[in-house]
Amino acid sequence: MFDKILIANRGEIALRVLRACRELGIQTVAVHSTADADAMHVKLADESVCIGPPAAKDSYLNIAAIVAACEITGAEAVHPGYGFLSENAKFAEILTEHSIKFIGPSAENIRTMGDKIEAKRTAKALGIPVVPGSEGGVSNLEDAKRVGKDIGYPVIIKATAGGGGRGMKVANNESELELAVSTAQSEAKAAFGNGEVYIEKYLQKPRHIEVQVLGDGQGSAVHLGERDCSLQRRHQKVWEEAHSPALNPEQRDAIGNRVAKAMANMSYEGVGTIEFLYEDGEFYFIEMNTRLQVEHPVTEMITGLDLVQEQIRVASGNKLNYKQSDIQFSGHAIECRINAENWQTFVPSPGKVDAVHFPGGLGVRIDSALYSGYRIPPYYDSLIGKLIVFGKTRTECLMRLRRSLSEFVIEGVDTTIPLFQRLLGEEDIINGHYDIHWLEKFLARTAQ
Ligand code: MV4
Repeated sequence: MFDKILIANRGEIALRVLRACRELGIQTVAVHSTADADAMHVKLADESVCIGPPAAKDSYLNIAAIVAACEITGAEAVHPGYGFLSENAKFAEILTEHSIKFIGPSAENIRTMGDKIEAKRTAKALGIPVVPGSEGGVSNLEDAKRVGKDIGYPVIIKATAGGGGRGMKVANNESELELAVSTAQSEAKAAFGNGEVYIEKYLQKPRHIEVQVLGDGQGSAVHLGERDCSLQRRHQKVWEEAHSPALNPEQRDAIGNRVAKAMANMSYEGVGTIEFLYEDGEFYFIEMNTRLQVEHPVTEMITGLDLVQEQIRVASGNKLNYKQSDIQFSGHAIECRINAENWQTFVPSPGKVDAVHFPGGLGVRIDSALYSGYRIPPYYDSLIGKLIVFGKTRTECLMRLRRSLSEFVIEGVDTTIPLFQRLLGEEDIINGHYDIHWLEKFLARTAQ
């Protein structure tokens, strides 16, 4: 096991990793920008190193500064959290060259899954169901038309280097194809420096369901069930739950076992998420995330596993000491992302937090680096905390969520808490009847 880990991140996820390290008896090194000198992760870590000015590109994305911080402090491994350098294959390689362990999958696996066409090809070859579409990239209108004829309309054009929904275009028929392809190509070129696009059948009312996996890089992998992340706004998740209200145990086992087998076959190391669109009882792979995700706590609540401790264990060379049948699911968990934003416009609201009171009690978990008097800097993501509630049933979970939100106090900045209070008044939410478009429609309705 490692003696000292450097946490290359900030905010609630830096605290989350720090807590896992402390329980494992591992020393922690925090890194921070000049804007984060007063941040909670710096206060709680055993040591800290300032790695640069506020802009992320000069600090949390500054590979040379982070490697130097490891060398100064003698950290043997780096936990990248999510965002920042967590899916940067080059970073993983550079750490390896410096004999520092990157806590996560191999640079090769990160690179494969970071290329959306390669990811899809790999998933398909490993027996994971994918969305019907082009075999690889499409570079001209004739090829695009052939694919359109083959799979039928509507189709969606996506950037190979994309992600987060940027540069996607829908064509409802062949006459819309030319403009959709050329717009997608030029947007992809401008945004990612790579104009390659591919085509898929457009699913009109899917849910976003993702399967959590954990592998040891030595041929064993298990799945930890799924999360339903359909409630999103502009490709930002807002509410996540485990299990998905749409699946039964047989469907869960079937997709989970397929995915776990695929990950074992690629000797995947660490945690990963296989994202699917789910419509009319069928799963369609879209992307894989090769990192710990923001919403991992809902999986922890229903499995009892500490995913960060598991990441650290496999990174230090341990094999999984359990098999799929040892993973037991119980109850239901929901996470609400608390952002410092106006709940209707989602305009960021940085600034001084005058007062904080967190809810508590049975089945309530808060992952947050907030404290009373803290000044939320304007330079980073507006996520300031996560409320995660657990219940024996989804109904109990919803009641506990309503109760927890009523106790929550954050004064001085706008937050998304009022959004969740309103969502709990919606029949579709209570019944679990929602798809990826539900939240945008709800917000359009409440704006009037
Ligand atoms: C799709 C789709 C419909 N059909 N692919 C958006 C982000 C990227 N991860 C994939 N996305 C989508 N891909 C096909 N073939 C609809 C979306 C999509 C979406 C997906 C998940 C969650 C929210 C979404 C909101 C709009 C569009």
